[in-house]
Amino acid sequence: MIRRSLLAALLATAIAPPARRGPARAATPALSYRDRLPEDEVIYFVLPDRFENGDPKNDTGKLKGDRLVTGFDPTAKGFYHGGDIKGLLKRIDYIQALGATAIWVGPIFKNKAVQGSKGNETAGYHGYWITDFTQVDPHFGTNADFKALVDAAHARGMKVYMDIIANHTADVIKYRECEADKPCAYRTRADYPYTRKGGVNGPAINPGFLGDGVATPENFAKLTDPSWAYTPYLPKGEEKAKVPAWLNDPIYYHNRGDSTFSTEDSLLGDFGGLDDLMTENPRVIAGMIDIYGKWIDDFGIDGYRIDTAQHVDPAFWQAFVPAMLARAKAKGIPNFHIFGEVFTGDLDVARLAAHTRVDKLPAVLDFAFERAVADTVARGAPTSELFHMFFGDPAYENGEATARTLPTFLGNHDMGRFSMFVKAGMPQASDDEVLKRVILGHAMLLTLRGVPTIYYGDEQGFVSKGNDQLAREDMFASKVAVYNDTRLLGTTKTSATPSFGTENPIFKAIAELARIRTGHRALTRGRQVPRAWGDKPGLFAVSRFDPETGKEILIAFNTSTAPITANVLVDDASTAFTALHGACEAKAAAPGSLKVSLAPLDFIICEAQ
Ligand SMILES: [Ca+2]
Ligand SMILES: [Ca+2]
Repeated sequence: MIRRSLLAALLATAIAPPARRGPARAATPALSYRDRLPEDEVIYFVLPDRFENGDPKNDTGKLKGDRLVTGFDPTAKGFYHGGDIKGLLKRIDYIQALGATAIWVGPIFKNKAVQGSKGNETAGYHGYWITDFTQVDPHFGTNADFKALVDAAHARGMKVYMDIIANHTADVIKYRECEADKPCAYRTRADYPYTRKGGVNGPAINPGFLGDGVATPENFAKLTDPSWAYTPYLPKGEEKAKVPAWLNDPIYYHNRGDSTFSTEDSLLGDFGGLDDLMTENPRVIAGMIDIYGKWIDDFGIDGYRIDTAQHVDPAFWQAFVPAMLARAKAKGIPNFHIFGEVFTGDLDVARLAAHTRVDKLPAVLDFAFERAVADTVARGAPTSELFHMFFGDPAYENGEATARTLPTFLGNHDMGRFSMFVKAGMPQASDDEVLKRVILGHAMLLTLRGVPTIYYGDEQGFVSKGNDQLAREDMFASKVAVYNDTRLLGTTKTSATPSFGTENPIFKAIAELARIRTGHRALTRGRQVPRAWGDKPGLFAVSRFDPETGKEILIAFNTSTAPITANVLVDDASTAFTALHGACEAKAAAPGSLKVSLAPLDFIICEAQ
């Protein structure tokens, strides 16, 4: 009975008009947001500084001075532009109209406003340089503003995921040996043991310390002198820069110099100078559990995206993750989602999966999916690449069930946008072809297994000119010349005027696909079975199955510029089909075979009756 009414409610959602769903209609969502599983969501990832300016009074973060003090310069891509949490709240209808059910908000904690050597300064507009882990950065507003955003999201059945960091803080600690911005090469544990000052031949320090592998408070209590590799100190005026106060003590950091992301420095080195926390120390583990447990207690948020997860030791996550899940459960949040960033950029599923098995991260961002879709849709790789990537799903802890909870994406704030990959991979492609490929990529994102994660602005045809700062354009009227001179896809406008319309063909395609997805359990929770792939661009097809009714949905994509007609394997029981998108044959050609016809770079979604 319950199932039938749920299905009816889901179908009602599926046929709802595409845009402008207000709070009234969301008051009776198909499932309450607390009951939805991680794989039921469509995530919208936004950097608050670049989304909407809801309050110009906070643009300088309550700091007085020029941009090197306040960090505010809306004309420079590496500085604060004025976006804030009130702006997100103001535009929450827009995000919901796109079909997103969860918002992943880039880090909002108080940052060091400006960092970098003289002449190379940039600002903490991205949020990854935290000084105070207990409060919202004044550039973005207040803790009360954030509470209002979370409550408003929940009131309309949407979730809020926070972006958190446990690997490092802002760059506050300096080393005597690296004054005046001299490079600070990583110093290994073998060359600079914790029990010698300045190398193996140096004087003995920290007597009785048994090494960082003995994770007891008693052992780490013996670690009292932090000058094993370099001599760390707090610059004048910054002695109390960090909150909570324990974070100001250099003993809780590795202090070994800069990471090259290759050897042990990947775990223990400073990420671009950012102070690398000694996450092996039980005091640090307890401290981080306190910090992030409190955000769950106080705000009732729905999940955490974990930044730089692969640069923290597995034992930390093995303690942190269960603590967060328990905190959430106690707060009445049974389906709290946690997904880590393991930036690989390649097809290596084993490396991603290892972090679900060893660290026990519940999920990781699916960089292998990103690469496979970009390769096949933007770079002309054979569709077998998608097959081989999904073939690795059983490698994740709990296998395919975990694979279904991995946030999937096409591009992001670090690597750049999918539209850029298409333009780079297909330099001869017409505007129309680029648009078709961008929509095809989103069709894969929104129908295949995983949790579709849309990078803000992709729906407006933003085309990043590069990665990082160049891929962090403004949704409100931008004053950045290098953003505004790029023509957006699917429209004649640029980012010089606000980008909150609902008419862009990419926006419309995402909204339609998100509606289809969230209206069909087969597409959110269903098992995925590969049906067709090949050794060149062309047909890729999968079936997905409703976990309760067993009903099949066949999804077929054409990654080539030639039309395709083919017989595709389906279940023998699936004899009649209706189209959820595109044109589907009404009847199977024979038991277990459905004829599909696909225009170039098009896709169809066919539901068995
Ligand atoms: Ca503002
Ligand atoms: Ca680290």
